[in-house]
Amino acid sequence: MGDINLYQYTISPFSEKLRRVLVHKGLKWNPIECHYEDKTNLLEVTGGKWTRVPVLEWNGEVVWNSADIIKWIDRKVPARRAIPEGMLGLCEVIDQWADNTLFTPILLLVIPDFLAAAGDAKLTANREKLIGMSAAQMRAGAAAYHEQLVLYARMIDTQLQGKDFFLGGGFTMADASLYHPFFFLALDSRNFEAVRDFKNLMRWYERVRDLK
Ligand SMILES: N[C@@H](CCC(=O)N[C@@H](CS)C(=O)NCC(=O)O)C(=O)O
Repeated sequence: MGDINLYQYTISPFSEKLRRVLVHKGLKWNPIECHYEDKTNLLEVTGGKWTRVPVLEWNGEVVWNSADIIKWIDRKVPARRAIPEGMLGLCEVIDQWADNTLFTPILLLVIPDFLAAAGDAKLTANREKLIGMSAAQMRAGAAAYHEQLVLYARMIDTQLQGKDFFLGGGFTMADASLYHPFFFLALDSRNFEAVRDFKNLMRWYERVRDLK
């Protein structure tokens, strides 16, 4: 077996979703850091079909979209399954919710300070265009995003009562999906405070973060 090439950004939450699964499966990868604007390598490896990260290349096969990569890798390497028998639909539903509902307020809370700290006008313009909102508009919605985040964090915390992982057994794709927004939130210690009091969530967050 050749190397797994992972086209990624180090701080990309969607890449982190996949990295948690690779760690769980004991698979090593070669990280290929991509550029937010220059998509040459992504277009080359995907035959012009995809410009987002993560993209995984292994032995000449190329797969993209984090959930699709996780499903693919779980079929290819069945040991230490991330999707338990009979749980694919549930994992996919949780993944959609995590990517589209849970991640949204976190993205909009974290990005303005991230862009301000980077101090790069080109990066700011690029990310504002991608998200479809200015940093000022994101800041104006901060109180509402904070409220949504606390609501969602409480739901997750409730489900994690008495459990090490979200579906109640070992680590699954559901944990990777739900973890990635908190990985992104943790880049911003001020906003991370919003979830610190959720003790079940915090223990689970550390467990997934520290997977070996
Ligand atoms: N549905 C995709 C979403 C991937 C995605 O949006 N990745 C972000 C980085 S976290 C990205 O590449 N955005 C476009 C860009 O940075 O130019 C997946 O799950 O892989």
